[in-house]
Amino acid sequence: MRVQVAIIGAGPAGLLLGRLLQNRGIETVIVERRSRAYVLGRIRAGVLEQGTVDLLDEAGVGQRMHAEGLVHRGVEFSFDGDRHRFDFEDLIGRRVMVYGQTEVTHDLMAARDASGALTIYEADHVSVDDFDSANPRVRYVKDGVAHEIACDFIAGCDGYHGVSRASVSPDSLRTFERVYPFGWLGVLSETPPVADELIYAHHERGFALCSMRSPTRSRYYVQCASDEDVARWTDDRFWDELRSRLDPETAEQLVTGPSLEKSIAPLRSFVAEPMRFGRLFLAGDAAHIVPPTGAKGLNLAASDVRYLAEGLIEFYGEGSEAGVNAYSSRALARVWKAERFSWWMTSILHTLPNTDSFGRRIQRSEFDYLVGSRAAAQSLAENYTGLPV
Ligand code: FAS
Ligand code: PHB
Repeated sequence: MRVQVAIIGAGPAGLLLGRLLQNRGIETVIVERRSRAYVLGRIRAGVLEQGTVDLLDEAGVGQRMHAEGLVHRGVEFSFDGDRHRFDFEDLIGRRVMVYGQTEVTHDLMAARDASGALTIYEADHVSVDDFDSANPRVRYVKDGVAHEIACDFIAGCDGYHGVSRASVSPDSLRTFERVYPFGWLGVLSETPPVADELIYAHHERGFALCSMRSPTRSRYYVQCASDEDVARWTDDRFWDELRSRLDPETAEQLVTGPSLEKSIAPLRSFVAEPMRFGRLFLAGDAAHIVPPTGAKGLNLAASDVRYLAEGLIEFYGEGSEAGVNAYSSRALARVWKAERFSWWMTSILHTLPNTDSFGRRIQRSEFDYLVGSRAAAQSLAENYTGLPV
């Protein structure tokens, strides 16, 4: 088989890149290790920046998002029971969209199916080869049969544990990493959200987040030990712990119910530089990871894909390599600003195991500064709703 661009990974980055390229007549194939159902079964991000909403509209897949997504004009911080709402529209004139990553993935898969573009699910032994030449190759095994894809470019959209970054020689890339000594235990439940907007709660017992997927479906998280075993958390234990970290009024209003999904996500900050190696590009989690506190992971994948698609469309349309040559530096400039914000949100909101009384006072002063300074609140709003693409 020969295509112009071979994409590794059918997560949001791979599917969105495939959609943007197909819309401009550039042939792609997506090679995905897991089944379609497995990919759709992963519960992940929930908040879309305006830039991501705009890109999904440009890709022609925004209809259901606008029909079912929830437009949020602010978020609340709760700090040891003191609550404060940050009104994004008043502060920065922008909003966010609450629409689950699962739904974004579903919409992108449906659009790709309708276009007739090929996605190969349950591909084994995927390899990316010869990307330092003008004739890169993707190889994989499907149902015991070996296949090879000849292409002009490979887009590594295969996440943190994917094969793409792992195929780059270690002396060709630099990595920057911070692993946090805690994780997030998340629960999805068919219960009405406890509040109209998200609540980020700092408490001496640990961080908690009250989020949602719809007016009848909620998503909650509590900070937990990084080596926590999810099997030790019954639903009752989770709800009791969540209540204990919320202010009394919110705790009183919490509606609980059986968990539809329960999982633990480790927290890390990670960046690989550069994001391009000859004819191989890395996009999304394949190149960088942020702690989910700032709701940036999915949105960074979208901005990477916007830059990469623009470069490839320019290459095929005008024969110019300027866009693909600028991709890595352009993407990294935005990645590092989101890494900073996500690290900052994580540092002020979580109970840090190895901090002291001074560190706890600094966390409280960060909250008091945000509450008391419009400039500080505007900075939070500017970053949370998404820096310019
Ligand atoms: P993805 O990891 O989504 O997709 C990569 C795809 O590549 C997967 O389908 C995988 O099966 C496939 N793949 C891997 N190796 C392969 C191989 N060798 N060959 C072929 N295919 C291969 N972000 C937020 O903003 N908020 C959150 O609350 C949040 N929660 C998260 C929870 C978890 C457990 C994780 C892991 C991430 C979370 N994220 C969150 C971040 C997440 O949303 C990512 O940013 C987003 O999925 C990035 O999309 P992709 O880059 O497409 O990577
Ligand atoms: C979610 O709804 O899953 C979610 C929302 C905001 C975050 C992280 C996760 O910062």
